[in-house]
Amino acid sequence: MYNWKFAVSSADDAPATAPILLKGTVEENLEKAARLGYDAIEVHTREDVEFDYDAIRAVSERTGARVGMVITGRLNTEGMCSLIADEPYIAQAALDGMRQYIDMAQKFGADIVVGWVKGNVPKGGSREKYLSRLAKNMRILNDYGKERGVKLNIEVINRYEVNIFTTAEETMSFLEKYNLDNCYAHLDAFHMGIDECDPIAAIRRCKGRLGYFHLADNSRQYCGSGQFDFGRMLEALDEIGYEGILSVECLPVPNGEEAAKRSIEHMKALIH
Ligand code: LER
Ligand code: MN
Repeated sequence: MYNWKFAVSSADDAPATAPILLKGTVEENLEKAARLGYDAIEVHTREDVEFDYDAIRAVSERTGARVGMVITGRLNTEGMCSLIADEPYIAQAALDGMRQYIDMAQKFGADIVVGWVKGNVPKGGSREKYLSRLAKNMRILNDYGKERGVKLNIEVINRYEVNIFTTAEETMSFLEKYNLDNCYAHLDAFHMGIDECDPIAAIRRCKGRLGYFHLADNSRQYCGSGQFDFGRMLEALDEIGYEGILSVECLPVPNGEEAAKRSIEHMKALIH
């Protein structure tokens, strides 16, 4: 099997109900991640945060752990921005914020995730109309990222949180229809457990276009806590030639560091 790199979710702070395992500065979280056996962290952050990139690079060089992904959801959950919005000033603010995230990712040598910030189709709205607006805005970001060597990973999220891109099929069809060549599908085991009839088929559907993968067990607790067959998922990821990061994004139960430790132990034992 491929020798994947592992990442763990991190943020400056987050409520206990959020699937964030490491809390603190980026420098502190890199130290903790390396100590727990991880190669990288994903950083959940606002778009306007000024990081000390030189200091972070120094910690990366010393520990071997790096920032692998910038997560953009807070531009939506805190900033109320959405790429699908009817209000032009909201869609423009979403584009501006996403360009800031892309600049940030470029400095980290990372990519970005596009999750909640894509927005939802309003009740009764035409999916066709809203998806074509989203595609127009994604085209702008697709090209902005491409010029800077930053890939965009569209996360497939379950139907209780969003109403578009809830399956691999829907997300891949969108990427193909609009020919977004710098955009990739991002699967999350927890979400797949809700909306994919066959998570293995979902992984196979993303062949050649899978950019990122989130790990959590079926109740969103640490890998190995529940019912998922991660061995079969890894075999499918190997079969489609996935060489990206596997990132643990689960609930901090019994606590963040323990969940991170148990997850990586469980996953590494399955790689042969
Ligand atoms: C974020 O990666 C995610 O999976 C969403 O459910 C937001 O929590
Ligand atoms: Mn996720």
